[in-house]
Amino acid sequence: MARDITVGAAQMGPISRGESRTEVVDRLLSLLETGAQRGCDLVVFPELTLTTFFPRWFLTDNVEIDRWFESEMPGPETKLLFDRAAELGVGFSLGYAEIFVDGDGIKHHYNTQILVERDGSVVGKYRKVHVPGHEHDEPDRPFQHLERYYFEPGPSGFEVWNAFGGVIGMAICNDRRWSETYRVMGLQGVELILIGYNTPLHYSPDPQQNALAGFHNHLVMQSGAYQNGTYVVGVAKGGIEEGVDSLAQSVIIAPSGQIKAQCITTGDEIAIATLDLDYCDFYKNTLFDFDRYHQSQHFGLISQPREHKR
Ligand code: ING
Repeated sequence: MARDITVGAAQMGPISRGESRTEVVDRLLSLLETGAQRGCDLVVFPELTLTTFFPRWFLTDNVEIDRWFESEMPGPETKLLFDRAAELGVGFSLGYAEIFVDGDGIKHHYNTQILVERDGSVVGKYRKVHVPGHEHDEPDRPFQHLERYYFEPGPSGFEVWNAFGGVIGMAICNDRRWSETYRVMGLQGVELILIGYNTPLHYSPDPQQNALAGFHNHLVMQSGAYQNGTYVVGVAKGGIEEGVDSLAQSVIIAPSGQIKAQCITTGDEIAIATLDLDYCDFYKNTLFDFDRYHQSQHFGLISQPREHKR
């Protein structure tokens, strides 16, 4: 008996700086409805998908900064999405900027992805570990990428949850470029990893990488999927947002590393595929049988870097 789950990669086109959360939620609802009509159990939305990618600007006023964050989830505008999803019996994963006040009253700012089951219950939350970009104002850049100024790294690392009949994990954007993201979840038996991303096509620190943005995007997710016997869903906020051209090419990848479905536009578009989670075992029980073949003790041996002969 196949353990099927139908997943929608709900790509978003540009969100302008002045667009309200209500207007954005209307667009999310439209993608959710389409996904529901086409049989989705789970719809995955991009990173920071409630607003424009605000780390492009260096803001100093704390009140203005916190306006880009959610202090509750669901909040007044997103409750509509939670309620409609539960009515439709469709789960979803949503990326947003989170303010969390801990037990000592300390306010934390995270880049967060949430997972919601088909009955509307919150399964879990992931807070981005690999926070890219720069910490300080760099006004000479064509556009800034101040995630390290706005967000602190998540404290919990990469967890997995039993949900939707399988083992589900989450990661956010730059996380997808680091092999440990997939391996840490792979060692926990993950079968489906959900990743939202906002990726400009121009990379200021090394512009020669610009032409490889699409190649690197799929390369890392296809490798992560194959080497850990898991499905990977990568969902973009793409198109030209506030003058910054961002990668789209949202994708649904099988444990074989093959692409099952892909968005072909740079706007609001949902790519859908039915995934048999039992298919993961073809890789988890053969090539990547960690209990049998994995040699993690070797990781610690490369303590002294070898002389790099140029
Ligand atoms: N974005 C980027 C990513 O890893 C980045 C970081 C910025 C890469 C610019 C390339 C160019 O896809 C996020 N949000 O992590």
